[in-house]
Amino acid sequence: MYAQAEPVRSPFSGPGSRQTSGHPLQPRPVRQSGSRGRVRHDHDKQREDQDTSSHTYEDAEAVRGHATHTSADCAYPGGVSGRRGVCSFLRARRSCLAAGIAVLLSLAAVGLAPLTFSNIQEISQLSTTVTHDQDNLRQLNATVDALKSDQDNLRQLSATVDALRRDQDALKVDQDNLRQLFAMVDALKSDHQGNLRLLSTTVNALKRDQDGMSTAVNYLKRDLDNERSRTTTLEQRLRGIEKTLRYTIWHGICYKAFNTRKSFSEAAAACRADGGTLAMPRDADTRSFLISLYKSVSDHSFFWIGLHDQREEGRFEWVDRSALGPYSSWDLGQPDNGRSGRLGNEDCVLYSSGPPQQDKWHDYDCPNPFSFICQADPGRAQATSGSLTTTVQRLSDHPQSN
Ligand SMILES: [Ca+2]
Ligand SMILES: [Ca+2]
Repeated sequence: MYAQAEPVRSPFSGPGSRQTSGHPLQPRPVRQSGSRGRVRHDHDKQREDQDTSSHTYEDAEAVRGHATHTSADCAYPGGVSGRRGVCSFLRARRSCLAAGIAVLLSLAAVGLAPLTFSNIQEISQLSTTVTHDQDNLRQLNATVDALKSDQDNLRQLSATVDALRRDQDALKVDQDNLRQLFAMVDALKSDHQGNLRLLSTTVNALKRDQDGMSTAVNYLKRDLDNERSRTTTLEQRLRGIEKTLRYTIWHGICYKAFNTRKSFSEAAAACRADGGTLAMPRDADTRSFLISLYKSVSDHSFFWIGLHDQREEGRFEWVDRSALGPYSSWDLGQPDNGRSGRLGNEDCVLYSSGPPQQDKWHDYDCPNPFSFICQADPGRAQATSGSLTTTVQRLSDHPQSN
């Protein structure tokens, strides 16, 4: 039905239609008295629609028939009657067209309502989706931040791995050096074992040599002991010879002047240690000899001789306990026992260089230190100088002889 109406051109489709009719369309008055009036209006309208629908085909045929003349009627002043027919036709069907348009708008509204509701739901769902997507986006941002942190950590881990690789390379180098060191140690051990065996052999040989050398050393020690014994004997003989040579022989007696100062008892002990006694001049010749002997070693003319009265005051005797005898060489006023007679303490005798007469005997205090002269038995020390020289020469030529 509408397909047949398509060729119909709506009088409200544009201003051209208004110009075509040449008369303004007047809307049909409609009574509006609430819902009742509206229902009536709708009933009338439906009836008109039915009338309109019943006449639609006829009208369409009329329109078609007139349409062939519309352009000509409207374009040529000679077609006025056709144009009026079309216009009247349009006026007659105007209400129908309006109703159709309303129906179409209602249908469109009814059709769009579900779409609107659907769109609202879709919008709500879309909002929910957007909210969810925003949450997901925030989570994604957080995840991205975490991934960035992980990436930094990964870089640091990569740097650490690189450092570990370098350390690993260094360890490999150290390991190689250690292997070489172990190889060197093994070689040294092998050499050391070889050297140790050689050294052990050498030590054994040295031990055998040491045993032989010990025997030889024992022989040498024995020979050395023998030599030391012979040397000791020779030294004793030489000391005797030297003592004898230091003494001067006078009338068959050896005399020696000591230029050291000792008390009377110390001087007597020194002479005993030398194998003799303090000198005992028993005559004038011996006295002169002793004075010259002493002056040959010292200008000091005070020296002890072996004469004293220690055992009995006033009774002088020689150190060998022999009596003084007829010879004496007392100085003037001597012995005086310290110029106090028997109350003095001068019991030892010495030669004095003091006045009134020099080189005479004086009794004096025994503890005072003076030089002294010793005498020795020439029989014990090869008394004569000629025999002493012969004895020394014989000992030098034959040191092992006894
Ligand atoms: Ca006296
Ligand atoms: Ca005196």
